Amino acid sequence: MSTSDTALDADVIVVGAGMSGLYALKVFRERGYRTIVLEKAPAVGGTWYWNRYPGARCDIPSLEYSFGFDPELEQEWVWTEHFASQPEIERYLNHIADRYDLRPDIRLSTGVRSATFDDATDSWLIETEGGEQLRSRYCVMCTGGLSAPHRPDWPGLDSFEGTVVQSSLWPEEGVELEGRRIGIVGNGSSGVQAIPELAKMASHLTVFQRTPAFTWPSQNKPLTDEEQAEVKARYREVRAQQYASPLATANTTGAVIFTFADPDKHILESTPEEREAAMEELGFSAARIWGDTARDLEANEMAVEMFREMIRRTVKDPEVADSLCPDYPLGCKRPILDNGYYETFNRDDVTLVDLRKDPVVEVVPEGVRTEKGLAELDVLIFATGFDAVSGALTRIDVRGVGGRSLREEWADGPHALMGFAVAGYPNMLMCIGPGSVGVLATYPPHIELQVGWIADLFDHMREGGHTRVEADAAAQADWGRQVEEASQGSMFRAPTCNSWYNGGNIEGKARVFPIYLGGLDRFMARAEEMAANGYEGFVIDGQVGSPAAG
Ligand code: N01
Repeated sequence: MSTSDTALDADVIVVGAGMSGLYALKVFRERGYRTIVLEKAPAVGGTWYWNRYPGARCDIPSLEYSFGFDPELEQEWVWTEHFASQPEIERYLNHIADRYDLRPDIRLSTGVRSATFDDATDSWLIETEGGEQLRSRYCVMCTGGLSAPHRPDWPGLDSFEGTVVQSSLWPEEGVELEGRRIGIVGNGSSGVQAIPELAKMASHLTVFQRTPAFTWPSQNKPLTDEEQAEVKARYREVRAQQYASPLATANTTGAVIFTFADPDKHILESTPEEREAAMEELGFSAARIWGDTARDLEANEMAVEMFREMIRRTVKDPEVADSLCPDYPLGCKRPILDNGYYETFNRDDVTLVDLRKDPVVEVVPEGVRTEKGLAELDVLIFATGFDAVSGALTRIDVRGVGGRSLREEWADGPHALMGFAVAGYPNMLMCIGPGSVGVLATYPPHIELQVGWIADLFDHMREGGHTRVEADAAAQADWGRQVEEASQGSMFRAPTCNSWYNGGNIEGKARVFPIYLGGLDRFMARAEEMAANGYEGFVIDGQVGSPAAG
């Protein structure tokens, strides 16, 4: 049985007004679905609202890290740098909210506490943190894969008399940093971006490092009018390339992101002279040109040694350089782009605390006490990452058929059918959920494909007069095996690799790699094939695949 559509507050409730939630609202509304977006933040923008720490910027060329759905928008919007800064991307997303008149259907400062499927009416009951209840046919989670902040529970933290701030919850009004003694914990993309900027502002910067980063000079620079015009003149071709590529990239803007590996170039067969010549020509990127490092640990270690050598040549203090040298495989974590990261450690007013040699004992009112001493601080910044991929959803009390809890169900890792849906949770869809290509593909074009697919599913349901769709458990398990197979032998799953990708960044979290490495092109081809086969892999109104309409 289903509830009549008029008894619902909306056809679709979208959770999150970041990039995917904004675009989902635009598309669902255009296709005639009454849509309400609930957003925890007091503004739109998602990631690009919350992560406003100094140095925050994108590591994908701006002309590609943007939407392609409206050629006029593409032509009108002017990007000022190869890699856009957080304020610029936040402005872009606000512009989208205004340009397509999205704001009337977005409720800001409205976090979702629980989402409960009502089996009797095929609808979702959403309860907000403020106690409001809303009912909809579908619930679409646009909650992001890197949106549930993780902060270590250091003893004594509450006693600290200075300011504690998290990079991913950076206050809109800013933080007083100029001339302060600043400490920062974390050396992932956020910490590496923030550290050079903080060093410029602080009277002294202390960097608490647990694991050294792999990071490459970004070569960011202003985008010239000519560069911009050249891409804009062939934007349809660029977008077509993005939509059809494994990582939704088109190598447009001329800014060197990375030197990509040449499959025929094997480091195991290289001579010391060849490696030296590569370092002289390419610097840190010399570690990335070898085709045999992706799945061979011995080859990988040789490339890591080249990377370490570059650190030793850049950082003057040998002990500091040694601490900055990674001791885990290249390709285990997301590669980082920086602006003067290693050079920052040559400054007299920057101290590196290597937590592996000098662990934290406690936080005290004046700062952080480690085994070897006290770092006196005015500001302590945690750039300690996220409960990634699943965290945003397990922090909401999501209840499926019979009250089953998503949090409990995902205790051993997130299970989903191609990231779109979870067996036992009918009418709940996810944008770029677990088992999708995730962050590996450039988000805006990736979001366009995902939201388009979800909207097509809604159309199929409407056309057939159906009210209930869920992932088939067997199809979900089979997809899980394909995700697992695609990642076998990759550095993401190397035994010495701990990262947010595999849950290894959070103590006690199940160690699972929930990202499909087969590429966005293959992923979407499979998704379209399933749709063409009557939504193969889904159960619609109790039947596997699509029953005949009517
Ligand atoms: O988070 P992270 P992030 N004590 O998990 C450390 C995207 N992003 O926010 O490696 C001490 O990578 C932790 O140490 P360890 C991008 O996809 C993109 O930086 O777990 N340290 C690590 O050094 C990225 O991959 C952009 O040992 C602790 C750091 O904190 C993803 O977001 C910019 C600790 C966390 O690094 C996440 O990046 C920013 C503890 N108890 C983010 N716990 C761009 O577009 C954790 N750490 C450029």
